[in-house]
Amino acid sequence: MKKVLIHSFLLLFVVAFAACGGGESTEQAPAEEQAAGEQAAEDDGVRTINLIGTDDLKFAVEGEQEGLVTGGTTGQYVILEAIEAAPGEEIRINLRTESTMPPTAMSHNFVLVEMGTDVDEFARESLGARDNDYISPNFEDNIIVSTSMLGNGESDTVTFTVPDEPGEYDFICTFPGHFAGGMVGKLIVE
Ligand SMILES: [Cu+2]
Repeated sequence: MKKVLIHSFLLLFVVAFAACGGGESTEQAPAEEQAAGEQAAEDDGVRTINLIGTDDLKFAVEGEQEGLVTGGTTGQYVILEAIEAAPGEEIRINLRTESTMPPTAMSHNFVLVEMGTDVDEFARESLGARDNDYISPNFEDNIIVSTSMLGNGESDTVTFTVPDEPGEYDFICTFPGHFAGGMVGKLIVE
């Protein structure tokens, strides 16, 4: 009988302690939810690169940015040579064309292709693919992401996941003559 009483006492004590601990845990819950919310907001923040397609056949950006390799200038802009990225990173590309010429004479797109793609051949074959936005159907399987073909004042935004395999991936503009004219760059995955 005495033993049972002691057990009851112990049980009361444990219940009281648990209730106290429970109070603490409900206080912590909102903080955990908040942390999870912040994490989700971070995950939604996609790195955005604003590109300008110029009349001198360059992919340009408004200024130097971390994660971008830039070269000389083109008008008021800086020439983009490469994008540095981490495997699996989400990147949003916004390309807009600025030109004094009509779209039939000057349009641009951004086409990123798989590593090892013969971009010379891709560009050459795409010359004859006017009805397909100047993208050779033979190379459609090589494309990781592409914008539409854009004339002056037009823009297009695409989002893609950087490939897992480290290395250099080419991106080009497939409008006739532009690849040969230097409208090309690299996505460097490291
Ligand atoms: Cu172009």
